[in-house]
Amino acid sequence: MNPLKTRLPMSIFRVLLILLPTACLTSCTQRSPDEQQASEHWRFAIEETAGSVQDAYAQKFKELIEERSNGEIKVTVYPYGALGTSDQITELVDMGAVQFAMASPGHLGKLIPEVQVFLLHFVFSDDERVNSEVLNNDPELRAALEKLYAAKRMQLLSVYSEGWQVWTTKKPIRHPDDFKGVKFRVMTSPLLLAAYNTYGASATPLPYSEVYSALQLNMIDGQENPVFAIEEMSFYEVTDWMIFPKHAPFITTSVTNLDFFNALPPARQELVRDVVAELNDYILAVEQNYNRERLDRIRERKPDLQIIEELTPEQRAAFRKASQPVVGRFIDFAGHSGRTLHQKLVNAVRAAEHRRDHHALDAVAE
Ligand code: 6CS
Repeated sequence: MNPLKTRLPMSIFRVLLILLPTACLTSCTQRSPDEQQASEHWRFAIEETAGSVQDAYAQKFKELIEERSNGEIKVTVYPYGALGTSDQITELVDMGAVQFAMASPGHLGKLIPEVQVFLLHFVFSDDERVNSEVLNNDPELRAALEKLYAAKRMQLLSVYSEGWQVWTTKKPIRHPDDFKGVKFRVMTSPLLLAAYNTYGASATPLPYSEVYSALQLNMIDGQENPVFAIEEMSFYEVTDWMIFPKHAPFITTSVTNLDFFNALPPARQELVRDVVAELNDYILAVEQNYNRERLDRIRERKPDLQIIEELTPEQRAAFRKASQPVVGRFIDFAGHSGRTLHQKLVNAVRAAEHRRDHHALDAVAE
């Protein structure tokens, strides 16, 4: 059953009404003992439901911030459905109504075209550890991204993967030609439309909350998401095939309102930066566990689901080749700064793979 049913979308006005009671945390008289101790209240809106990878991230953030501020800061996590769609959550950060949020390039690409670089197919390594290193430790990439987010009044906190994008469809897909005429749901970024239309699909942008019903009503024939999301949003119930092409990881970013962050005392800024840095390794382990465990759960619940665990090298090569023109479309959307970012990402992945191979060879030689 659709876990979100009809709770979305809602107007920003209604969302602000929901946020009002917590907004008076420091001035209202009726407060819980927890809230009385807290002198600051931070809100963190995520784009996924409770039990998701983003939820694990936000809950750990909450735990560490509350603990290390000795209870002076209270963090409330708002799961998807509480405050609106991804686009609405980004608007709330912009307004300062929530201080922290997840902003996935699959939706944020409309606002910051350059972040769609993370949506291109076959740009990342097949090795998740390499990708994590690139996303966390490449100073040039980081500086370029921070500048782009700051121009939209957001402070970028982290960039991380939630696992490989997996296709769930009503028919098998092993070759780009198999996409011909397939109504394939994508997140709302224009680049994703271009990517799947290039394969021959009829790409259909929809918010996350509408995917289940659209599959159920045959308005779309497939979608992509990491395994944990396919399980928690029950997409496997309304599709027949699950395909692991390893064409792209699902990348997300955590952000905070720039004015809010700049106004924090240096010690508070350092607290946020330290906690976020600590979460990098934590979230990689969570994502890998969740994706493994939830696949087992899906298999148990739907034994007749057809799973293509990997495409052959030839099949992947056909997709890789078919995806190449999309780089040009990305540059059309994101211009010179997009081209530079793409080059930086490609170089960073290559360099990290090289370092990994070198270390592995050194270890064998020792
Ligand atoms: O497909 C989507 O729209 C969503 N998927 C995930 C895994 N997280 C948030 C995003 O909005």
